[in-house]
Amino acid sequence: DGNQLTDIKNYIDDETTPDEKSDLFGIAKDKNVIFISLESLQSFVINNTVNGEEVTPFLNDLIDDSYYFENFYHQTAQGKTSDSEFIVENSLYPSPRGAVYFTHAQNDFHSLPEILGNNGYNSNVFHANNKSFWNRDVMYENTGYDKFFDVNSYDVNEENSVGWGLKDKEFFSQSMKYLNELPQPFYSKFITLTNHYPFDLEQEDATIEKYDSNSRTLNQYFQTVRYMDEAVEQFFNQLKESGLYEDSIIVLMGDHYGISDFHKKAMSTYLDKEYTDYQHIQLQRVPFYIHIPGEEGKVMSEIAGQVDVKPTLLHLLGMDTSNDLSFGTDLFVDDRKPFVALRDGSFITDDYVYTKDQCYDRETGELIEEETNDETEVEGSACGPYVEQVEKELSYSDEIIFGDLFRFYDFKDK
Ligand code: GP9
Ligand code: MN
Repeated sequence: DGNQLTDIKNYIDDETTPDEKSDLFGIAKDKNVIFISLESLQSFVINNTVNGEEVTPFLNDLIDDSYYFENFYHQTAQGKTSDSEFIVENSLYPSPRGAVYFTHAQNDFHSLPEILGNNGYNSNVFHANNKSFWNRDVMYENTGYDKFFDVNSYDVNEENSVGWGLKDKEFFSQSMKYLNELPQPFYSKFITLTNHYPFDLEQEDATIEKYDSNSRTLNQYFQTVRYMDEAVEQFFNQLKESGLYEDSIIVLMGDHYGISDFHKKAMSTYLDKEYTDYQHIQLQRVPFYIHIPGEEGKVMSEIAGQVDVKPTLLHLLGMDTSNDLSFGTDLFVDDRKPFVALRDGSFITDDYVYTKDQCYDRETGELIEEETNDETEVEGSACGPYVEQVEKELSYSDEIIFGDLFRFYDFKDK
């Protein structure tokens, strides 16, 4: 019943809702928000090379005039892209099994598009796939989107498609005519597709060479990542030409990993590092950029995760979130929750990485020596203090979703 919510609200008030506002609160007030979900993009390719060539030249340069979070983790589980959308827009965790987009699409949520809608924004999604994939049509309708430009909004043919469908460059080009017509301010989410497993690309679209390893997947990944990098650059240029750029902030985020640990041997060779459990967690970092035209930006090294996106964006837009229920925290305040929790109970703190019952030094990756050898080992270790809190936080999020608890809560902004 609704009483469970009292404990959860107390927890959230204490742990994830700082009293202070950041210096950037309201800096993007009334601006359009263009959110680009970058399919399968992991941070290890940023500022990296393959065969001596930069993999992501545009995204590398974009760091110079953006807030770029270099220790930002995806928190998705089986729901993949849909989980990343869910986490970002609700600041809740994904489900431990299945995808919330399928299992709880009819819940009461308090999602980003709805909140922005209440504040005069037009919210919409651009994605050239079937509208019912991941049950998006149902979830989008329920969470306050005004319009979903799905595959039927695009001219898709054999020429302009590869792999999962419309190529990203075509996707952005064809989206411009719709974007230009939207009432402003708008919140528009663009979900790319070309950099999706198995990372197929036609020769004519490949501008760098494949990597050479025993993993065909990793070998091809660099080419499709580069293609996506070029597609995003082209989109920035189109936004500038249309005049929308100046009135918008542009947020870019990798949705989840692209290279699974099935490819650890090739990854290990590429990175020239042993693929340990610690390394596996560090590879769950995905790029996160907030680009505010006219602002200088900064490289942000603090640990961060997808649950932090919602409060961060709302604050940049100058919206009060004190009555919201979020597990994330504005990334620009100092008083932040001390960990980033992953769905399986692994977590990252300023100093440590915890996974599979082991605690590692975050900087060096070295296993922290345990003081005792008994069952209390973990509790007594450096990571110990957070193990329970992470479990609690994940189960609170599950209670909200499984019990549809937001039915009982007044967010006071409707
Ligand atoms: C499909 C696209 C990819 O529409 O978002 O989904 P994924 O397989 O990454 O969850
Ligand atoms: Mn995806």
